[in-house]
Amino acid sequence: RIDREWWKEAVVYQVYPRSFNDSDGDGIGDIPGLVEKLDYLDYLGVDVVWLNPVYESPEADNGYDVSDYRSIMDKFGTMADWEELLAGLHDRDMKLIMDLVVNHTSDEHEWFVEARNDPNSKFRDYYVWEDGEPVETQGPDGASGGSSTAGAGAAAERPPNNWESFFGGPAWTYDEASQEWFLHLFHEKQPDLNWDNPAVRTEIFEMMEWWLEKGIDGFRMDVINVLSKPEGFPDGEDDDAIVRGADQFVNGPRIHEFLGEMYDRVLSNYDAMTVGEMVDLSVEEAKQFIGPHGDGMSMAFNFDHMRLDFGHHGRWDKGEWSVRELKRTLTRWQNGLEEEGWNSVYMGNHDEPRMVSRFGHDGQFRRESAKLLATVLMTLQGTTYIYQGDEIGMTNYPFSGLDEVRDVDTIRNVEVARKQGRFGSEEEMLELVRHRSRDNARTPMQWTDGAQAGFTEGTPWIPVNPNHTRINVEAERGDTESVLEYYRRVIDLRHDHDVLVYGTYTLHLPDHECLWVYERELAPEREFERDGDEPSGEETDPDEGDGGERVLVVLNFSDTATTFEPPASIRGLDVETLVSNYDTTVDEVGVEELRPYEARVLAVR
Ligand code: TEU
Repeated sequence: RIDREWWKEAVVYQVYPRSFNDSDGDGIGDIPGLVEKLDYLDYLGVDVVWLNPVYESPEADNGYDVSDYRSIMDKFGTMADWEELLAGLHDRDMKLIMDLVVNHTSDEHEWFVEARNDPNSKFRDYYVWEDGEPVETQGPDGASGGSSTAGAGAAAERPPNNWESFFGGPAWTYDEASQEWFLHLFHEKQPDLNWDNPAVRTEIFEMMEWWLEKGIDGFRMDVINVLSKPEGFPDGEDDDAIVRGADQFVNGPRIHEFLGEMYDRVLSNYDAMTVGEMVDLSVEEAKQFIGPHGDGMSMAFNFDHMRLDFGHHGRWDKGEWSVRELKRTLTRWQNGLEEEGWNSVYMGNHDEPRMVSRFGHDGQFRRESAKLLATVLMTLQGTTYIYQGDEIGMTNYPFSGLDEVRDVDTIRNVEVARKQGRFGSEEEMLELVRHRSRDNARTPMQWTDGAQAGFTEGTPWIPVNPNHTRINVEAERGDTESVLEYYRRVIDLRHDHDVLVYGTYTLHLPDHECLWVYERELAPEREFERDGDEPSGEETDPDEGDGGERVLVVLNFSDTATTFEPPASIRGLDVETLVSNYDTTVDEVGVEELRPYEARVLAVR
């Protein structure tokens, strides 16, 4: 049986506000700039906007360092502007989910300012403070001089354990005044909150309620599965962990208690959509957070397909991925959550390189591969996410020097790699930056071929991609062959066919090195829960036909023509071509030559 939910059927559009549209010429995108583009989002056909953080912040990590959860950062506008955004979305039958960043605050949040100024303050225990480890000192004759006394200062001490920050370097910073270290899994200006403290949980739950009472429709939750740290902060023991210590702090001992409490005390009182960003999550672990046996989360972002091109040194190293691995990884999640839980489907966001450069082809076949990727996003099971700019096939940025980089994750991790002597030349370093940097996805949205791509009348906070003269919304709108118009077609297709949202997923040709062929099926007997809820797509209308539907998706994930030899199970089927990114249609499943990045969606008659 299928449990219909609005957020299961939604196509979500992620807005990274500082790079979306600048209304006042300060070079930073803002909320009024986003309000100016609501008709564009309506034209695109999306249902929900996920807005990256717009709260008061010193911007050490572009807003993921919140200094006041209940105010809007001046550069983004006012709370009145935000209210206008919410009203503008709701007036157009679109919804808004906000970014919830509660593993850590900014070090300029009043709680941390108090905590650091006064070890006896009640806010001290809102964060994680620990004594360092004494450093074994060597006497003049080289014999061990015993250990220095604890608290003798950072120079004579080591951090409390070996955990590392995602941004490189230790996950602890020494506080001279109190001679203790505080924990930060990210930047030292992002101190981790102590979720073991019930006062912290109450503060966060009350803040969430405050935003839900203002009328938002849910939250994207930032690194939400690292809130619980184990007693005593033991050293990380897994050298292959995404960062040292992750084996200790990912899905920590009380994580389900905390998220269950969040659901019971807050989320269960609202028809809210939640998507938890969960580092290092397996399918089995996902079922403990989402679905009937979970903590009440609607869905989760996992990163299995975002790690396929990691190299020997992990994320900050260039590895090779394969279509076979991509198919296998996404199939594992499609089948793994089919009966229990719900998938999120994404291929890019503000932390990842542009998907057309990473998984497609940003040269000769940019348009075709961007459309093929759009086809993947719109025909897999789960709630689907479009990252701003991917709907026009925006590409990675051709960084020519670190002076063009703004991202702290890039800057810090390049420093670490340099110290490890991993670059043979500056060009080698830049090649890795062009491959991996989050700034690839943070260059300004390309609206026109004019100055600064129509993003700002001032100087943009980060350079605009020079290819905006060719790749921009204005050029795409109305061009029936454009990536944008193709996105509109496949978004409509998803809205019109429940099988694409609720259907089962079956992979064909699993071992083919570049063809990705799968089918989605909604059997007739799968009626919908929620009284009086007729299926939305006419094809599944019980009055016509048997109410079932079967769709075949055929993708040539390669830059060369590839022969498609259908397996016997589908060979000869009568089909109707619902969508194709080339101009051809077929009415039967047979042997054919698929062109580079050719994508087809076929309804089985
Ligand atoms: O990112 C969490 C995270 O760990 C991964 O996305 C990735 O490892 C990280 O971005 C470093 O590349 C979330 C936000 O999406 C990201 O923008 C923030 O920097 C981070 O949390 C800290 O709040």
